[in-house]
Amino acid sequence: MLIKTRDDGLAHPFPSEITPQGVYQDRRQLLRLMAGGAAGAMLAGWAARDARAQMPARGTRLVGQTSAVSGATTPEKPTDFKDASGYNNFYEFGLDKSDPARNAHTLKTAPWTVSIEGLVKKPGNYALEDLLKLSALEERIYRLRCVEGWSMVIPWVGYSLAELIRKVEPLGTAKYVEFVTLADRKTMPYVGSSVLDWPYVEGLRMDEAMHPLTLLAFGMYGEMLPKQNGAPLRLVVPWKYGFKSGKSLVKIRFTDQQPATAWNLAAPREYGFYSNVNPQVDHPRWSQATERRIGEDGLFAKRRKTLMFNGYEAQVGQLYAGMDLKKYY
Ligand SMILES: Nc1nc2c(c(=O)[nH]1)N[C@H]1C(S)=C(S)[C@@H](COP(=O)(O)O)O[C@H]1N2
Ligand SMILES: [Mo]
Repeated sequence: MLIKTRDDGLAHPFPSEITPQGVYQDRRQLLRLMAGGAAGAMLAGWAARDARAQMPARGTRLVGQTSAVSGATTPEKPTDFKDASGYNNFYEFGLDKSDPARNAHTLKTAPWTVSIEGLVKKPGNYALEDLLKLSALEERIYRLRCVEGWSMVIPWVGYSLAELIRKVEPLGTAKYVEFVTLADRKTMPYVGSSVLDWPYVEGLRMDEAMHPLTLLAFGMYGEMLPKQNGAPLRLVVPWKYGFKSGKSLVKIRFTDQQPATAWNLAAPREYGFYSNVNPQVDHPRWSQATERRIGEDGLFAKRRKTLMFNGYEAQVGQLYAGMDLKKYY
């Protein structure tokens, strides 16, 4: 795992400084360099210096190795960084897609700890710095499909949530994992509003949480996560509708009961616990058969066909063998 700070003297520009596509190509070059080992010694030096530093600051680059997990990298062109960080759902900061980018600057991401609780052998408060070092960071290019009918392709940086789960040793009685996200009225203007019960809570069945595609993400486009995308750490579950991927996590709780989740509580007939992307199971108020890819909004841009499990059926289909997906939506 490697963290580098902004003053590292590296010639690569940052997403905020150049065109998003250019950034992305730069990132690929950096990853190739690392794979070739040429940068190894230099990077080790940076890592050592960072060990002295406190939390990775804004603008910190996260460098991840390319993932070997099956399905971890779609060959589709990543969405422009500008769209991925400017068109968001993060209701704690407002309901319009442009609100989080405008309002999330108040989020205080350091110091940050994640409380691990419930049916687990090693509960406790885990500092973000330690979570960052827990396993090798990987780059994963995932499709993200929002339940409202749009999608993006985002290069995340993180590691499989399974790595963390194995380290904290859940008990045999743990059947589900609950994810609780920050709800701070002082810094999040919509916490307390009546749209949802706060905090925003999500959950997964244990086998879903342990699936190698389920990502604990700290960064995207080679940097620490922008606040509007869920800094300093979030979940990304690519075969489920985007709302299953909680942002700014503060608690992970192992339980024997299916967690009560925020959207399921708010509108149980519209948002089920599973919420697997499924073009054959419509939302009660709209079809889920097609989607609009953000960034392709031209007059003639065609809607795309939504893929079963968002295109990850080969990897995750077995988790739901024999289940009625209309019933368990
Ligand atoms: N805490 C929290 N997490 C959240 C949300 C939210 O409102 N609050 N919105 C969800 C929804 S509906 C989607 S589509 C994704 C959007 O992630 P992105 O903005 O990084 O694309 O975040 C999810 N995680
Ligand atoms: Mo969403």
